[in-house]
Amino acid sequence: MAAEAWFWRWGWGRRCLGRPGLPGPGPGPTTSLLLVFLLFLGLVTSDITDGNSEHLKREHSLIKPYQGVGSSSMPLWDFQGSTMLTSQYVRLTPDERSKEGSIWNYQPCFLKDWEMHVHFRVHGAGKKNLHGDGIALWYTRDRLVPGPVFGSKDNFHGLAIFLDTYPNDETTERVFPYISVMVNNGSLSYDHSKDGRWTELAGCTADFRNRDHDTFLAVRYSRGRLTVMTDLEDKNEWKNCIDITGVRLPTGYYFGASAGTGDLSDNHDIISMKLFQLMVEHTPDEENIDWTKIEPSVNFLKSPKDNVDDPTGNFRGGPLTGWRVFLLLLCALLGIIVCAVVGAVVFQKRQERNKRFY
Ligand SMILES: *[C@@H]1O[C@H](CO)[C@@H](O)[C@H](O)[C@H]1NC(C)=O
Ligand SMILES: [Ca+2]
Repeated sequence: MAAEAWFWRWGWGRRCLGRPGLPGPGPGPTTSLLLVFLLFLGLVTSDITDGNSEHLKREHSLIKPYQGVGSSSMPLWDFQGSTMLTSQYVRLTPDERSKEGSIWNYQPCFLKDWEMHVHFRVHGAGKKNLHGDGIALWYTRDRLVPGPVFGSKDNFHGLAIFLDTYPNDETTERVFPYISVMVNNGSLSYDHSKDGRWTELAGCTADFRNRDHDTFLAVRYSRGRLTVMTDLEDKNEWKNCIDITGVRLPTGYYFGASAGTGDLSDNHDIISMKLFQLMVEHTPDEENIDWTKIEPSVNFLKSPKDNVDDPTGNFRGGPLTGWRVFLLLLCALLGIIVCAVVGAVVFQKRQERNKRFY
């Protein structure tokens, strides 16, 4: 368990290097361990990817300076509603009542495994519980349609991650701001008055509002596993928020972000959205499916905790995930060392006995 945690921290922390202004984790004992690991990986299992290599996809990313946003000749992102561009951030809503705005990637995304890093800021003059409503991050079939769900349409097709700052449900025992995820095939409606309680798959409390430093959120989707992490404490460290399996999402949907205010308000800013392609191998069975035809769904028959990569059962026999391979190799290495030590001791004992005989 400890090794798994360590591996994940490394896997996510490494990507922080891509952030401007933030120091990377720096070299340490992990680097040499990693080299040994990669060497073993290359020698023993050349057909297994570690699931951690990645590539930034410029066409699905929103990065300063915001060229290719709105009315340019090569648009990458469209925006709508109260959204306003400055040189430093994209403001989805200002700190004013009854605003809604969104920004949407222009091209559908056909990557099967991806990771989105969002640098965002929610801030305003409102004191405790007098601010709202929050940001939604989207991977959906439809784009640019305004509506009641944090400024975007309800009964959506796809994935939503809600960064909800205001507890509309007064009876809730939850601590806000609260991050939650929802997967929808168009049949479900988001109940704003209950903060989406009945449709959420998982969530966590996250203190991201009115922070003096940069705040980040990462979403990883790979082989049916959906992971949401936050970096809110200015420590350049990802903290686990959501980790569920059995999530099925098609390719060909759009990334977007939206925000809404009601009677209460906040500035909802997006500073960057960076999409990374995860290099993950799929079995021929998986490759033969038309991924654009997949219905968004969640299979809860398996416990979200048992780390099964496959949502459907079709993908069984796929390659081991990175950390499992790592653990296996570590065990093998330890085994070899133990054998060597035992061998040396036995050899020495025998030498001594021989000496005694002569
Ligand atoms: C959509 O989801 C609902 C409930 O989650 C389910 O009952 C329904 O069968 C799904 N429809 C399709 C077309 O998958
Ligand atoms: Ca709410």
